[in-house]
Formats: sequence, C-alpha cells, structure tokens
Amino acid sequence: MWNTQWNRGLRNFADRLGTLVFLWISAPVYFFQEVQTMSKKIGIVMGSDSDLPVVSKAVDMLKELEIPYEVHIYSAHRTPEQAGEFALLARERGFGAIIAVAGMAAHLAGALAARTTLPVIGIPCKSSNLGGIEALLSTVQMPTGIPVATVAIDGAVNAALLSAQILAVYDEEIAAKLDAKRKRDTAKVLEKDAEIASKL
Ligand code: RP5
Repeated sequence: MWNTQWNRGLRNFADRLGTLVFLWISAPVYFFQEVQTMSKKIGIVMGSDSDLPVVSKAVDMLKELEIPYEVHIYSAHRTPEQAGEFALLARERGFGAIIAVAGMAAHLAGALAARTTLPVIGIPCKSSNLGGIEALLSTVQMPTGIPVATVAIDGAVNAALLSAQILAVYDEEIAAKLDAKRKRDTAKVLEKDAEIASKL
C-alpha cells in the first residue's frame, strides 16, 4: 500500500518534471520562431518636410496593407550623419526595405543605399522649376554596385506597393493582402467598364 502510493507520487513528480523540461526547452524555440516571423517594418525617409504630401500617399497605402512603418526627415546634405546612421542600423532595427523621398538634386536614395544592403526604393519628387525630371535622373541613374529601385515622379503608392511586395517574398500574410488588393482593383475597373458600356 505504502509502496504503491510512493510509486504513484514518484510517477507524478516525473510527469511534472518532464512537463517543466519540455516547456524550458520549447518556449525559447517558440519565442525565437515568433520573433523571426514578425513582420518587418518599412522605413520612409524624406529629405524635407516639403515632401510630406508625397510621403502621406505612401503611408496611406502601407496603412491599408497593415504594414508597420517608421517615418523620418533626414536629408543627404543637411543631416548626412543622421541619414547615414539610419541606413547603417536599419537592418538590425527590423526594417525590411527603405523608401527614400527627395526632390531636386535628389541623392538621398543613393546615399542611404550606400550604407545598407536592404532594398532602397527611391521616389523622385516633382519640383516647381524642372518638374521632377532632375530628381528622377539623380535617383534612377545610380552607378553600378549600389542599386536604387526608382519609381515614377511622385510615385508614392507604387513605392509602398513595391516595398510590400519585397516583404511578401517571405511573408504569406502580406502576399495575401496584396492579392486581395489586386482583386479589388480589378473589380473596380470591370465595374467602370460595365458603366461605360451602358452610358455610351
Ligand atoms: C530635397 O530638396 C528635398 O527632398 C525636397 O524635395 C527639396 C527641397 O527641399 P526644401 O527646400 O523644401 O526643404 O532635399
């Protein structure tokens, strides 16, 4: 009788010990996997607060896709150290891509790209004097070795979508959201097609 109780107690103790050891080993593994699959952030850097109207369109798109982002004003010529440090630390700070927004002699995207191997997307901004063509050429014509993926002048929505597509290479959730958005966009065009046919 005493022996049976002793055995049962021992078995109970062994069971609990087993559970504890299992938790002790599996919890850090689970935590590590969760951290690894956490969605990356998009960094948006603009050269001046005068670029804000363009930036806000990119922000709206990222919000729609529920992608985390961080926005900064760092200029390649006015605050080169802060801009450089942002790019240098971007990968370890959890960013997956950087959107650089600048006008005129727009070297911000190239300057950031020089300090990180994260993908950098440049948005050349329209200006009152040359209409943005100067920013487009400065951003798109990067010398070999330091690529900048350049979108159209003021092409903020496409920059946000491209950054999302970069994250979607390894993130199924973002890929699904992008697919859903494409379907919504297609439906809108088909709706307009039906309307136009009935009007004309
Ligand atoms: C660039 O020069 C900025 O990105 C902005 O598009 C342009 C003009 O800047 P502000 O003079 O308006 O500050 O550096």
